[in-house]
Amino acid sequence: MPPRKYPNILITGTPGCGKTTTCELAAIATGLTHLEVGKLVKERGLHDGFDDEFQSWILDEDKVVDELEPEMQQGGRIVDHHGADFFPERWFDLVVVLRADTQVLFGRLEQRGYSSKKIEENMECEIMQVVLDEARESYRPEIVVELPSNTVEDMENNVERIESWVTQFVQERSE
Ligand code: DAT
Repeated sequence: MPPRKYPNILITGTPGCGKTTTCELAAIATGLTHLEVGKLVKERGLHDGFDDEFQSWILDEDKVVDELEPEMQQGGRIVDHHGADFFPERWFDLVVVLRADTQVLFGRLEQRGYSSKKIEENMECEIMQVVLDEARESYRPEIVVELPSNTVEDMENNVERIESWVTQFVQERSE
């Protein structure tokens, strides 16, 4: 991939940890484009049908990668997804894994109206740090950062941190 002027960032974590909210704010702060994978899967048909048991679309990894490739090559994308194990490593300059405490996450998932089975699965995923491990296995350790996302203050700090990081990236590339 040719060097890009604007970075690509992956923001990941267990559902309910604050990815979409953080991505929306980070996109406003940085001018980068937010790509919410779950939404694109549905809107652009990047799936293999609907899973009745899990009440969600069955994501087709190849279709997602093929669809996003041209945009990722351009750079300047913030990808929002609850997994980190199938995107090409070369896509990202920074990988942010958001983390939430068990009680906080429980409240958010309950508020979302998730079934107790779905809440339990997601809680276990967070406790076992599944997404963090995926990110560490898939990307160079120096580009992976784990950030707490329990409070509004955490979120503001995270957005500020992402903004400063983007500014530095762009500055270094323009020198
Ligand atoms: P995700 O995209 O990871 O599923 P979200 O951004 O939709 O999560 O957030 C789920 C809910 O929790 C939403 O109502 C906003 C709230 N929330 C997320 N992160 C938060 C934080 N750090 N402080 C306070 N509320 C937060």
